[in-house]
Amino acid sequence: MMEGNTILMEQTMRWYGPKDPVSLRDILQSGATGIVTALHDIPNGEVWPREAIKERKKLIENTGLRWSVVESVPVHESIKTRKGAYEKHIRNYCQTLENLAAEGISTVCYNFMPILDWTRTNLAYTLENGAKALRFEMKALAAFDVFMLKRPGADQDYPATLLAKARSYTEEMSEEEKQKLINTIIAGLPGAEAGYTLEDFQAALDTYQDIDADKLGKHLNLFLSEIVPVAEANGVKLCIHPDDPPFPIFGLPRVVSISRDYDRILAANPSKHNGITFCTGSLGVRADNDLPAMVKKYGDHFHFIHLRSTQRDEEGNFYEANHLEGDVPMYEVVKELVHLQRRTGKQLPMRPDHGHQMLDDLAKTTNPGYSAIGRLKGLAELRGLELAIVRTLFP
Ligand code: DNO
Repeated sequence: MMEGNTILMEQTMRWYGPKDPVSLRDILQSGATGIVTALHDIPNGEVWPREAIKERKKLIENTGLRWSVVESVPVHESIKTRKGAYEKHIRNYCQTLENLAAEGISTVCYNFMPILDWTRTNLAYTLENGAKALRFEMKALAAFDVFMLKRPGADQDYPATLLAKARSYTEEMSEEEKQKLINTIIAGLPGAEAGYTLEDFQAALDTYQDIDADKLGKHLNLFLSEIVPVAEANGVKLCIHPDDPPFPIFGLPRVVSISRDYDRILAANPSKHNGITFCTGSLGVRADNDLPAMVKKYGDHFHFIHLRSTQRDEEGNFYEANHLEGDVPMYEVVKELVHLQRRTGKQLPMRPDHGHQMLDDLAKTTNPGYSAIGRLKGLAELRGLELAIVRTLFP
């Protein structure tokens, strides 16, 4: 869409497929024109068949929408650890990229977080106005890690004051509350593709015992050297999603959290097809990530934008704030994105990432973070912000 002679971002929404309680028609009414989805039913590591891609695409197009971005083609654990059948899984990944491209879908988001995709400790944190938000609390993380999972050496990873809080927190919890916390952390949030029991989770953690951030970073670069040529040959824009949260948890290494990580990723495999999903909600949890500066520096590699804000405190806890509030300087970020699109002439797909559970959605069961009304509010605010910036800067 254009405003005068300025390109506006493509407005998209995530959709979890035919079983998502938020339907394609609901999304159409939000004003979004693009869909972000994945074939979630295909087990991680297997090839996505062309037929299945074509069918899903038709479903989306029949509603008058476009399948703009794949989020995500998950990266099999064996590829991250380079253990077991990783070569086969890389071949499968390449085949999936080829199949998507053959069906005309060319933007592919993925992440390289060990074992868990995004992590929260509370999926229904009640805000003052009664709406519910996703929250990450250090005390709960430590309680899970040290007293429920009982990960060897876990207590070394937390300051003594936090450990003491985690201990009394655990003592006050009912069995049911403990189970709920365990499920929240390891049962798999929407899009995570995998869920674990405590035993499976510890076994998965053990596979990373000899893998530090340096090694994981090398594995990512090797993987990219294997898939970027395929992306180039097929016109696929790969875009890596940052770590969420953007710091190590459970002793696992993190390699996509700060500027230095992007420098390394882009330098090892220089190509426009080796791109970035710029997620303000994930990156914004760290005060040392200067988001508008990151748009300036890495914008040429952006292929997909997630707009969301978080509110953090000194202990490292955060919750998902209203899209235009919290720690993310959303006005400055969107302004830089407006400049980026004018400079490159490229339209970027954007989605309001997550939203509060509010109004009628409080009584519904939807995917955490992905209820209709909160995201609708986020999208409405973001499109207003973008339009106002464009009209002011380029009347
Ligand atoms: C959470 C999402 C993540 C993200 C993946 C990308 O809502 O931002 O699930 O999609 O990490 O691969």
